[in-house]
Amino acid sequence: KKVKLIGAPSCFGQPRLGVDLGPDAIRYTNLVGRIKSLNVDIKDLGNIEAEKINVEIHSKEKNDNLRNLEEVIKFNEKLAKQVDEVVENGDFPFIIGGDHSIALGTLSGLSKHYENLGVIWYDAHGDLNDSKTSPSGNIHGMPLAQALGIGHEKLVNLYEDGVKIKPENVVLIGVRDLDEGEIEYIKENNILCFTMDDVARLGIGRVMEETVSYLKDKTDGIHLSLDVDGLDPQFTPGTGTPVVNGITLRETNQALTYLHDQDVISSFEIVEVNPLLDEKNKTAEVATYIAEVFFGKKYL
Ligand code: DIR
Ligand code: MN
Ligand code: MN
Ligand code: MN
Repeated sequence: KKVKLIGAPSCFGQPRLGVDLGPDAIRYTNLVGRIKSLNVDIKDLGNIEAEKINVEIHSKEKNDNLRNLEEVIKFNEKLAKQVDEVVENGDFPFIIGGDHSIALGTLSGLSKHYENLGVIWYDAHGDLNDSKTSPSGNIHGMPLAQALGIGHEKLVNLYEDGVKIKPENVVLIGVRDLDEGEIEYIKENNILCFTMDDVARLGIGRVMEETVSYLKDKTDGIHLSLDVDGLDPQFTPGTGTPVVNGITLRETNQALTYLHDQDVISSFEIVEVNPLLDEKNKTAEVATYIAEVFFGKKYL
């Protein structure tokens, strides 16, 4: 399998500028060269073309509690098509964001190729809001809900036959900042959710084992969506919505080594790196390190 790298420079899913620069900030750490040196065949397909950002209104407009809806739709249609083509070719899509609204494009493109796609959501947040439950109107807090079929019709049916992830095929890891409506949704739909308390109580090793054994037999592929704010802000400070008490880099290393060794992940995305909020590109550096571990970097 070849890895195809897709840059997804969207900032439309949230109000802060700079997360659109995430893909290049990550590339500048020599992501491609470092993955190649692990004997992985990786090709950079470049960035998805984004609508021009209107700096004056970017963080102001909020139609029906869906900020920059049209831009999010246009961007994700293009991303979905690109992801679809990569999978069609038999290759492995590796997407670097961009804010987490890009997961909607990724999952829309993947959906066509899987009957029972599993999704691991490694994030401080649930991203399970819709325009009615969202406190912010930021679409980056909604993509998992839409992937499950909840939310604005234009988002749910963004690409071809739409997205169709099943709640029993989703696992949340690292959660510690949920909104009211998200908590209700998780409980009503019995979504497997390892909060930060669970990570502390069980240990990340057990969490990952349970995640994989829960998904392995009932899915025909597993997408790993890794929001860098899942980690503690001491490791990933360059991100728009940091939350204290996060997953450590050591735990993340262990988690991704396990996923590499189990060889169960069929697509991967890293999102929410914002170099304008960072110190010396530290967060992009951590993102690249995480990718190296995922693609097989070992201590010995
Ligand atoms: C919050 C924050 N739940 C919202 N979400 C974030 O705006 O919906 N997701 N930051 O990554
Ligand atoms: Mn997120
Ligand atoms: Mn998050
Ligand atoms: Mn290996």
